[in-house]
Amino acid sequence: MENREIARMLWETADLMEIAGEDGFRIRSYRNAASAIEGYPEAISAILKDPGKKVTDIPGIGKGIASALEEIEQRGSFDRRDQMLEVYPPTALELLKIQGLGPKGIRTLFEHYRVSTIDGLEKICQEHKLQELPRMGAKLEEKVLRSIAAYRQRAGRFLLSFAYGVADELVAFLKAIPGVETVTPAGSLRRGKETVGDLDLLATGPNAEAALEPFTKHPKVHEVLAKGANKASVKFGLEGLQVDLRTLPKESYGAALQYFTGSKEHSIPLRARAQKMGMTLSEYSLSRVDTKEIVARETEEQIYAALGLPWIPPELRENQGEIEAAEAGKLPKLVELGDIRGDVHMHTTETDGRATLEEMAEAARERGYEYIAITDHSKALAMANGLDEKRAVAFAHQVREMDQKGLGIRVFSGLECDIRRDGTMDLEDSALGELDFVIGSVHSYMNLEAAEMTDRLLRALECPHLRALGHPTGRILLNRDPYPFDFDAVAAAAARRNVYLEINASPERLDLTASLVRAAKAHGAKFVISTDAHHPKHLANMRYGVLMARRGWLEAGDILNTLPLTQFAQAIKPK
Ligand code: DGT
Ligand code: CA
Ligand code: CA
Ligand code: ZN
Repeated sequence: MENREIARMLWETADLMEIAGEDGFRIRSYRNAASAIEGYPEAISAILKDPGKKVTDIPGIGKGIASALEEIEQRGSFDRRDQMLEVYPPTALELLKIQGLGPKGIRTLFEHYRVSTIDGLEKICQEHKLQELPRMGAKLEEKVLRSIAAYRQRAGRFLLSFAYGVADELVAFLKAIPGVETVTPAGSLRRGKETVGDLDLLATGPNAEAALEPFTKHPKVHEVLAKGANKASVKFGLEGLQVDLRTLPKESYGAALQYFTGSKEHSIPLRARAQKMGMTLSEYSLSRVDTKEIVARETEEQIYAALGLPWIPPELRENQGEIEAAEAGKLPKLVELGDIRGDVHMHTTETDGRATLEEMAEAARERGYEYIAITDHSKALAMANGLDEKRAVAFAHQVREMDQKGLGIRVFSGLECDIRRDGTMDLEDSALGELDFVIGSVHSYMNLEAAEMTDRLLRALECPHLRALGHPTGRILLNRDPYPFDFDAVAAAAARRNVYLEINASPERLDLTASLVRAAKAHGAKFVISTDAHHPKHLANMRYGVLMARRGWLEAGDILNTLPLTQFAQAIKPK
C-alpha cells in the first residue's frame, strides 16, 4: 500500500474516533502519525519488510501505531479502524465536511436518528427535526442546509494546483511517446479556474493516436471510462481525477483548442457571432456555411481574427463582457507572472513557517525578486507561536539587521496581524508603527453575522498602520465557504483608506476570487498578490495568484508588488 493510502486510513480512523468522542490525546497520535507518513520519503511497506529497519524510528510513530501499520500491511485494515466502522459507517466521515455540526453533532444525530449520510441529514433538516436535538436550533438547520448545497456543488472538483500536478506529469509522459508532438491542457485548467472538474488534454503529432493505448495503461490509471479512435477518458490516481485525452490533426489544432478551452458560456455568443457572419464554428474549423470553405483552424489567433476580434486570453473566456471588450479594442493588458517583483506575505520559523528568514530571502532572491516582506503571525494565533509586541519589534530589528548585510534582495519587516472579533488589531499601535508592512487577517470568529463581520472589517481598515487585508473572504476551497459580509462596503473603504486587498495565492485559498476582484476594482481598490508561503517552495504558488488576478481583469498597474523597489518602498510609507 502507498504511504498516502496508509495515511488516509489513519486520518479517517482519527475522525471517526472524534465523532465517537474518544480521548483527544489518542486522536492526536493518529493524526500526527498520518502526517508523518504522508510526507515520509520512503515507502512504509518497504520499511516494514526490511528487518534492518524500524517504523518506530520515524518521528511521530510509536509502538501502538507501529502495530496498526503491521496489520494494514498484512490485511489492509486494522483493529481500531474496524471497531470504529462497526459503530459508525464510513459515510459519517462525509458529514464532517458539512459545516455547523462538528463531530459531537454528528454523534448526537446518529444516536437519535441513526442518520449518517448527507441525504439523511438533509431530510432531517427539511423536516425540522434537527432543531429538536439538544444544543441545536432553527438557525443551525438553515446553516446545515446551505452547507449541504455548497458541498454538493464542490463535490467531485479538485484544486487547480492538484490538476496542474497531474497535467504536468501526463504531458511529460505523453510527449515521450513516438508520434506525439504537442500535448496541451485545455478546459477550466487553461482558463485558470480555481477548481477543475476534469482535465482536458489535446495531443497532436504525425501519429498522436499512438498515445491513447499507453495513456489508458498508465500505472496511475485505475479505471478506463471510454476509449475510441481519437479519444480516451480515464480516472487518474487515488483521487480519481477524470482526464480526457483527445488526439487531433495539426491543422485543426487552433479550432480544437478554442473549442475545448471553453468556457461553454464564452463559446455560445462566439458561435452566434460566426453565424451572423455566415460562418460556423466547430471543434474542427471555422468555415463558410454556403461554400463549406474553411476560413480558419490552425491557430486560435486566426479564428478570433476571422471573427473580427483580437485573441482573447483564456482567463477571460467566461462571457463576462470579454467579447464586447475585444470588439471595442478594450481588452485589458493582463498582468503576467514576470511583472511580479516581490512577495510580501510569508512566514518563517519565528512563528509557524518551516524555513528561516535567511532561507526565505535566499529562495526569493533566486526567483529574481527585488524585495520581500516577512510577515509572521501575531499572538492571537497562539497555536502558531504568534508574536506579541515585544517579540514583533525585536524580530523586526533582526530582519533589518539581516537586510543591512546586503543579501541581493531588500527585506522589509512586517506582520500578519490578527483582526480581533471587535475589529481591533491584535497588537498595539506602538508596535505596529515599527513595522514596514502590516497585513490584517481574520483567523477567528468566522461565523459572525454579516453585519457584525462587515463592521469588524471596516473597523480594521481604520487602523493607520494597516497596509493590506489578508485573504479577505476567509474561504478554504472545497472546504470552507467565505464568511458573509458586505464586500462592496469593505472594498470601497479599502480603496479610500489605501489598503491593498490581498489576492492570496495559496492554492487552497485563492482569495479573492475573480468576480470579487472585478467588483473591488470598480470601487477603485488596489491589490497585492502574495503567496502566504510557509516554506520556500510555496513561493512558486505566485503563478496561481497571478491567474486569479488575470481572471479578475487586472493589469500590472493595479497591483502593488509589480512596482520596482523604490516605488514600492514609497507606496508603503506611513500615511
Ligand atoms: P470543468 O471540467 O467542470 O472544470 O470545466 P470545463 O470548462 O473544463 O468543462 P468540460 O471539461 O466539461 O469541457 C471542456 C470544454 O469543452 C468546455 O469548457 C467547452 C467544451 N465543451 C464541452 N461540452 C460542450 C458543449 O456541450 N458545448 C460547447 N459549446 N462546448 C462544450
Ligand atoms: Ca474540464
Ligand atoms: Ca472534460
Ligand atoms: Zn499568512
